[in-house]
Amino acid sequence: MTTVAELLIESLAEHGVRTVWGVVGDALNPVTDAIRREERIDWVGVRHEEAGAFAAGAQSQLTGRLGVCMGTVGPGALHLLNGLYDAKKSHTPVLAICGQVPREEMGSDFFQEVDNDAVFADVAVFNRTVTSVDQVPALVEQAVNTALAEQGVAVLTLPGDVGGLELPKDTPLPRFVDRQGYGAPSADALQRAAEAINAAGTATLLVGQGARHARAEVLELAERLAAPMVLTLKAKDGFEEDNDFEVGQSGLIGNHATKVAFDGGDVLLMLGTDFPYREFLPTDTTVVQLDVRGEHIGRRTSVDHALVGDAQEGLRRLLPLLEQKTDRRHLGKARSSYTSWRERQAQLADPAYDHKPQGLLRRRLDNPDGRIRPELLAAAVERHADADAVFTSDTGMATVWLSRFVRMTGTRRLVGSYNLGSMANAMPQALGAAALDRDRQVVAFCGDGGLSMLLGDLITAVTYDLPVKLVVFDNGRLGMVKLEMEQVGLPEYGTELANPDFAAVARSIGMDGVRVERPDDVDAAVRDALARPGPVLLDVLTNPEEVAVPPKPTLSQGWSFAIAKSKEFIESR
Ligand SMILES: Cc1ncc(C[n+]2csc(CCOP(=O)(O)OP(=O)(O)O)c2C)c(N)n1
Repeated sequence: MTTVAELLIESLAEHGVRTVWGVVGDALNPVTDAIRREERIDWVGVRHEEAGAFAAGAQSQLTGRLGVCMGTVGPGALHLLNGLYDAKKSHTPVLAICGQVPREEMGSDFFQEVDNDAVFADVAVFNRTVTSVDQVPALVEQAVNTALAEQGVAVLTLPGDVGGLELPKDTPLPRFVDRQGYGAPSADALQRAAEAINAAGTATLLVGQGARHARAEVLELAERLAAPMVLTLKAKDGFEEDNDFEVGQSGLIGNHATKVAFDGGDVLLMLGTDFPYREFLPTDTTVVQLDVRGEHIGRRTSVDHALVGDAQEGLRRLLPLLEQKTDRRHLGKARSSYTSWRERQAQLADPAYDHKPQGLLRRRLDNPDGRIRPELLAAAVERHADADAVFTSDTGMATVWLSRFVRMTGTRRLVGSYNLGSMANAMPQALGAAALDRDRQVVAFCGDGGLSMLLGDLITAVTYDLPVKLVVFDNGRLGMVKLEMEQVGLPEYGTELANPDFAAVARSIGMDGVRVERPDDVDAAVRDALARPGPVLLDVLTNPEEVAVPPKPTLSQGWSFAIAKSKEFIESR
């Protein structure tokens, strides 16, 4: 005899699921019991279900396979929500198994009852509550197949009395179908796009993660068109190194070379990207957009040639139609702007560099306490991290420093909350990555605000010996918000964080914890922390006044910043 819970878990194990993340309890007890008896699946009991959902989502993003998490009746399921939204917006398949009150109590506003079907309606591509045993095999199959096919979140809700029910003899095991690629754009559309590209003097590429599997074709395209290549943050992973065309990121985290690239291109080719910041995209340009998701086309900028299809298939068919561009001046200009920006960044990361702004801003930016510049820290991590490390970064300034200083070699990987933009993602995503392979280095760039949101799950790293290296940019601030306020002339307010010594917190729960307070200690501390075997937290006191200049700083932003700084100065007196 097989129970509902056993069937579910066995089918997931058969499909290759190796970890389930969550918090145990009531309606899901039969499911955790089935996991306990299933040798192929490990249970990781997190301290907050959101951490479990982030971890499952990270595993899915790194492997391309199904991630699985669980949250039990009412609040346990609700706690999954933010991590599930992250999976949804990252287009990655995750199954959430949620608990519900027993069937006879459903609809009676019973203790802990929430309407999961309503709650998860927006986040899930599949979202059903099991109400009868007969439905189970088909619903499990549909849940997982929909998550895989649509690269999204499936929520399967099990009422408390259902998980332990026995299924009829000979109930077949649900079987799942992995995604099997997409088709190519139509030949007509490709022909018209090729004519427009051939007619244009200069071309620029904006490449996103959707083209990651087409690296060779994208590089051939850049060479054919002598085109500078702007990479989205998510496309750092896959395109950054050994690439003579890349000019870094655009958007607020980006650099000026991307503006040079965008402004100088007669035609813009957007490949596998839904880059959302329209104000950074060029105007008066012919735009060709290639994306497997038709709904992405044209929603950020007006598109002249829509190519709906797989990036690799599309480029393989487009390339033979394209003429070689011989004028490389546009590429040269963008690349030389990028090279000089990188040289300036390297200066900022040099411990010997005297970083003293002049004039009105001087007093506030002087860093009188001698706190560590975040650039210095990020560059030290870049120097000492393994060539195949997995990186995660918290939403906030930590992501800016990662984007600017960490180079993604072909074998490094990167995961963040880059579409949802949630805080607190880096540490739990790192847990997910570490559980995939404990021998591979996993480094999280954590904000102090982000880390403290899900601080309890530091304990999970210790309990399950997940050897994550957590680098905390401890600036005592919600730093990105501070910068947002100052850029519009507001003095910072509500952004200060009275932090504990995070290294001491780590040590108190059995994790290696190291606090770094002086710039001179950064390099050795990073090197040592990364070399230690188990989980390590490196708490580095960084300068909250460090600013990151965007690619298109405006005069008004500069003025607003100066005004905010003077207001802060006056208030501080
Ligand atoms: C869950 C969540 N709450 C609020 C925000 C808005 N927000 C974006 S960045 C940020 C500050 C992040 O601070 P911290 O983690 O300390 O990193 P820092 O920017 O200082 O490096 C805030 C509050 C968010 N993105 N996500």
